[in-house]
Amino acid sequence: MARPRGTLIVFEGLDRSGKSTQCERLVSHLRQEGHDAQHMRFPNRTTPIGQMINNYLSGLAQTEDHVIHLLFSANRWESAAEIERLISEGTTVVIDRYYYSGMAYTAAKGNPDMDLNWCRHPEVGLPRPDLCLFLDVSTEVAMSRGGYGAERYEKREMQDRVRELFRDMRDHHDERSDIVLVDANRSIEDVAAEINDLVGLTMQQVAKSGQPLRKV
Ligand code: NYM
Ligand code: MG
Repeated sequence: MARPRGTLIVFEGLDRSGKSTQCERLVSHLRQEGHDAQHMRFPNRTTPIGQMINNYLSGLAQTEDHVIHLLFSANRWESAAEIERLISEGTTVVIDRYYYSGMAYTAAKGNPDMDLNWCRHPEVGLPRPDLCLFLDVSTEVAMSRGGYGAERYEKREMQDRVRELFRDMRDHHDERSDIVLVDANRSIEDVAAEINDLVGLTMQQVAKSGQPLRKV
């Protein structure tokens, strides 16, 4: 019998919500359980497009709003075939930020021509996650974790707008059926335990249903 496909898991949330920590813990946990698991993150700053994004985020470059949106999307498209390959080989792929961030951060700029619907278009056709874990953290807790850094977008006003747009996405958009809210105001261990359960259930469902990897 062919090996079942891997599961595509995404972590989303505001800056300082604990995504990177939880991604690493989940990958170790899955490997301990005997699964093949691979960690990825977006933006992937190692490619030429990723370097352009890094220059923009660090303030070294000014990039027009549509252009940077499309670069973030292109940065996902340049990894799409690899994600599909890993999943088809039976590896579970755990991604730190994906197109949900792409939609929310651009729409948060408030340009009326770039609402969530516009922002979604370049993402259509990407591998669609089986589960998107949204780590929900209050601004107070985020600030208490060392506050925001010096990168573009890491300001309270912007984070508040991003939070609202993520909420819109969870309530009204095609994304809503894939997103599960996780209370990330708790300890690392408590959050990790809930995540392990949620991911375990999704992996069982994927294995049982035989449902192929979908597309956005
Ligand atoms: N970001 C991330 C976007 O604006 N669009 C995207 O498509 C993605 C994936 O990049 N503040 C923003 C959100 C973050 C910033 O991400 C850098 P990180 O995870 O802090 O390296
Ligand atoms: Mg950050």
